[in-house]
Amino acid sequence: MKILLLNGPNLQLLGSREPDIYGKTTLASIVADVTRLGKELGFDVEAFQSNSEGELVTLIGDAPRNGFSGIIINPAAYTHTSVAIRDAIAAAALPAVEVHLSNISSREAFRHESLTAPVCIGVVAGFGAFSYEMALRALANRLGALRNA
Ligand code: CA2
Repeated sequence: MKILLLNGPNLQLLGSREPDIYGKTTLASIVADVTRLGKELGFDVEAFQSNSEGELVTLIGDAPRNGFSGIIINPAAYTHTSVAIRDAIAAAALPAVEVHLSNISSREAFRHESLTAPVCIGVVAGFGAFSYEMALRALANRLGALRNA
């Protein structure tokens, strides 16, 4: 089974700027860890980062046809603005887990609302790179349950 791991705008900067908020781990290291754990759990993880809302929408929209069974997404700033990404997740109709490095609920008010969370099966936020591991375990658990249903 294939899992699509998507990271949104500016996350390519991870590890180089604002380590107090986002930690010191690079995106490449997060992707490597998620891919390795995915393998252990029996999933192939394919990862993409994009600064473009349209590209993320296309990747999500193509996910079912490309054989993905689930999605892990950190929509970054688009979390708070993107009806297009929300609609794409809803239309793909695959289990999706939203992930954030920081606890968006304890930051500025404009980060408190997530437009994408309601169309995801759940959200993991506030645990830095470990948020991604928990998101993967949660999605793997859901996909395993679906597989054995
Ligand atoms: O906490 C998260 O994972 C966020 O999705 C990160 C977004 C932010 O807009 C969301 O509210 C919460 C920002 C991603 C930008 O990442 C950077 C990493 C290093 C340096 C600068 C930006």
